[in-house]
Amino acid sequence: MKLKPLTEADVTAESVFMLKRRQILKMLGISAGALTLSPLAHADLLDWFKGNDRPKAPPGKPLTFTQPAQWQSPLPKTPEDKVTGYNNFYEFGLDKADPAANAGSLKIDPWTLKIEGEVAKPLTLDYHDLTTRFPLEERIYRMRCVEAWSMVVPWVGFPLHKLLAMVQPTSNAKYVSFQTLYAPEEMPGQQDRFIGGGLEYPYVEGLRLDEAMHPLTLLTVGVYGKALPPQNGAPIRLTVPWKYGFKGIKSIVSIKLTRERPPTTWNLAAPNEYGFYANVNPHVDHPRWSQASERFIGSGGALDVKRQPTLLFNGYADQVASLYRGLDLREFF
Ligand SMILES: Nc1nc2c(c(=O)[nH]1)N[C@H]1C(S)=C(S)[C@@H](COP(=O)(O)O)O[C@H]1N2
Ligand SMILES: [Mo]
Repeated sequence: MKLKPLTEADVTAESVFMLKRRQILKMLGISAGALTLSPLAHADLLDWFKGNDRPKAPPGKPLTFTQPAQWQSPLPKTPEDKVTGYNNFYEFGLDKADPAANAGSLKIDPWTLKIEGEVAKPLTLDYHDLTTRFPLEERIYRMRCVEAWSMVVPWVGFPLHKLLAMVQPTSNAKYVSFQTLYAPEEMPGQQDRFIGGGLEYPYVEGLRLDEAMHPLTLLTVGVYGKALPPQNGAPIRLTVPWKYGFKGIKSIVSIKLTRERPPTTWNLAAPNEYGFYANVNPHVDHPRWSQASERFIGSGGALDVKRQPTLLFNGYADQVASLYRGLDLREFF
C-alpha cells in the first residue's frame, strides 16, 4: 500500500517529538527497515525521566469492577503516571513519550470490534458493549517488555475466554488472531515509515487457542480504575502477562479464530529476534541483549530503577507451564 508521505506543512506542535526522531534517523542514515525494538532502552528510560513537559494523560471515565482476591497482589505497583506516560505504541511514534503526546487523535467512540472466523456465532461489539457485556475485574499483573524493563499494573478487563465461549469456536479453530485499527489519518506511524518504525500496519498478533482460553488472558478496557487512555490501547487491548509486552496488541478491531497460525507483527519484522510464542524466559536471551534481568519501573526517579531477575513465564509458571509441556522453549521462543 502506498501512503502519502508527510510534508513539513503537516508538522504541528504535537508532532515535534516525532519530527525530531525522523530527523535524527535521517542524519544517521538509518533506514526504517533496520529498526527494531530498542536495545538502548536504558538510555531511553533516563531520557524519559528527564522530560518534564509531558502532557498529563486525559482522565478516562471511572469503571465499575470487582476486585477478586485471586488477582490482587502485594507487589509494589508502577505509578499511574508511568503506566500512562512511558509507552510503546509505534502507531504514534517510537519514543516512550510519543504515545501519551500523540494518541489523543485516536477516535475511540464509536468503535467496532468484530469476532469472526471459525466460530458458530460471529459477534460485533460496539463501544458501549466493551465495558458492559462482561463483568469487569481488576487484575494486578506483572508486565515485561522484551526491551528488559518491567512494570506492575492494575488492569481492568474481562477474561478473553468469556468472549470466546459466547462466539463458540468450531472444531477447526486452533488459533486466535487480533488486529489493531488501521486509520492512517489518526495514526501518524501508519503514514510514515520513520514515525512508525518501518513496521507493517495494521499491527497484528496471535495466540494458540489454549493460550487464548487461559484464565490469565485478559481483554483490557481500563487501568488504575478508569477507562484506558489512548496511549495504553483504548478502547480495548490484549494483556497476556506471561508473555513479552508486544503480544499485548492495542486498540483491537478484529478477533478472528483461524485454522492456521496467524502472522504477528514483530515476528514479521525480525523473525530471528521475536518469536510467535514470546514467553518471558530468563534463559533465552534476545540475540542482541540478555533477558536474565530487568529494570523495574517503580515510584523512584531515574537513578532508582531497580534491576531484578527475570522470572520464567514472568512469574506465572505455576499457572501456564503446562501449556508448553514437551515444547522446546529455545526453539519455540
Ligand atoms: N498496536 C500496537 N500494540 C502494541 C504496541 C504497538 O506498537 N502497537 N506495542 C507493544 C509493546 S512492545 C508493549 S511493551 C506494550 C506496551 O503497553 P503499554 O504502553 O500499555 O505499557 O504494547 C504492545 N502493544
Ligand atoms: Mo514491548
